[in-house]
Amino acid sequence: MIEHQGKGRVLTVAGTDPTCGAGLPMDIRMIHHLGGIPQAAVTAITVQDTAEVSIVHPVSATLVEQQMRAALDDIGVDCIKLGMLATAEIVQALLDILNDYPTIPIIADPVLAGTQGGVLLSLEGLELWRESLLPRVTLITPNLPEARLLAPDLPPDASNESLATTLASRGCSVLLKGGHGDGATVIDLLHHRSIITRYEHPRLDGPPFHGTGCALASAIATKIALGHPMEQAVAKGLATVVKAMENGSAPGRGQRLLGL
Ligand code: PXL
Repeated sequence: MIEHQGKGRVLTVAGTDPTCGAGLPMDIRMIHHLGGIPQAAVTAITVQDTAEVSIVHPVSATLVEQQMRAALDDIGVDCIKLGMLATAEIVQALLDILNDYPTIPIIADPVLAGTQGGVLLSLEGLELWRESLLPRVTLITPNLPEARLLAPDLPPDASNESLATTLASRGCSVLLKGGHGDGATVIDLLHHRSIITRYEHPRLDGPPFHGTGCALASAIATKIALGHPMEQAVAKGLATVVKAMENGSAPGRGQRLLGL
């Protein structure tokens, strides 16, 4: 069956989250949900609930590298999903490892600043992300604020199409998420191989959701790891996350959590 061409082995490189609604625990949940094989390298331990991030404790770059190599060298990896990378040292270690594995596709959620506070990537880390990591990733999945941080030379009123095109000119495909925009319809733009595809879904009323970015990038990474082409992986990833939002709940004092 075409669906099982790849083996579905996904390595997530991300931070923890005690709610398990975002970050590395959500990645593992989503990879499992879509029939992939999860492996994980922890970049930071966070303390957070549905309302705020109170502590971010980065792991040493050496330890991140050792976790990644354990996965890469034994079970093997069909796709790498990147989330919170915390420090410039971790971004640099990652770049060094990726040099040894030039053909593994990378789906990167650029976790640059948390909507609930907390420094999820240092300023030097952001610089390295933009200058060195961006050209190496297969697909980047920024929301609008993250896309602007990654394309700082564009004027603030630049259209979403030109934001996506500017980022894609660095050599990666781009899924620009419209969730932080306004209007009754959320419009996501995929820039892949010079073609822009629009995906639309109705904006859901109510408090914001926790972990949608992590869930989406993990869903896409799983589909890529299973051998699906990019357009199908993105369409399936978006549909999976929209359904999880519709099935969401508000168990805590802050953001809603996805229902998987
Ligand atoms: O959704 C962004 C994100 C990713 N990873 C971790 C997080 C957050 C947001 O709080 O804590 C670990």
